[in-house]
Amino acid sequence: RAPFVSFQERAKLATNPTANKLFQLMASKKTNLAVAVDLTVKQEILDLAEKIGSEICVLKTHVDIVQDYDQQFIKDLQAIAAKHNFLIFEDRKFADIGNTVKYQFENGVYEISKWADMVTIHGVAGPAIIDGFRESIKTTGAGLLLLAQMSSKGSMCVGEYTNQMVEMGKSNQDAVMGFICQERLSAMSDNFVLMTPGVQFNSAGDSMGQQYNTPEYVIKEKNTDVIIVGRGIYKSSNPKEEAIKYRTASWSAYESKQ
Ligand code: 5BU
Repeated sequence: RAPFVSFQERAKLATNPTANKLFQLMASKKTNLAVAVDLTVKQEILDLAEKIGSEICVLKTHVDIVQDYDQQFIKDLQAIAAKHNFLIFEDRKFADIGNTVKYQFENGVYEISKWADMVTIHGVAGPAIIDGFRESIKTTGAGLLLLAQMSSKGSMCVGEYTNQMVEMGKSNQDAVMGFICQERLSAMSDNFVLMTPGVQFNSAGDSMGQQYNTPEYVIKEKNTDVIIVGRGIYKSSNPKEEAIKYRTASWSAYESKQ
């Protein structure tokens, strides 16, 4: 396994402002738990964010599933993020040509570029997709997360495609803050944040291809940095208590690597 480098040290190596911010936040707040809040009513998302905000480093959204989305929702979410000190990650999975993703990022109903600290990007269109983000992230300092691997069964983000995504990140270190992946590959240098979805304590998967690993396995054995937990927390009858369990498990796994 690659030698241990602490989040404090990684913050100094970070080449993207949001990567720097997130490494510092994780080190000071002592949490590497991100929560995927896939709820469809804005008040439910805000209530959950308020409940678990103290436990997390990142809250991940899919804003296009929110039935009553409006700009006030974002203002309210940002206020909770500021109060509890976490970042907002819109998992939009942009995948088109540079010119189109620029519109999708900056315009439309969601105006994602105005509020997201980080967004996800597929590489199918080639590296010039990153040019669609450059102008607006220059002012906001937002980070791009490249989808190097997926958690779902039969994912085609594997092998040479994955290697090319890592290369795309390395050639665009100013804009790219890290990768969504299932494992740390040797080519993934320490300036990048590695975030892993498909995490749950007690489940083998769902009926639509999702596959799960435990926090310990992901952070310790697969050596990534942040776990992303959705249903394991937001479907729980006590999300706060469950968030504390995931936070504790993933933070001890991080500390055990020292
Ligand atoms: P779950 O409820 O813990 O299964 O939710 C996982 C979240 O992470 C959900 O929002 C997905 O869209 C997201 N996700 C994923 O599950 N797997 C992937 O490879 C990527 C994103 Br990329």
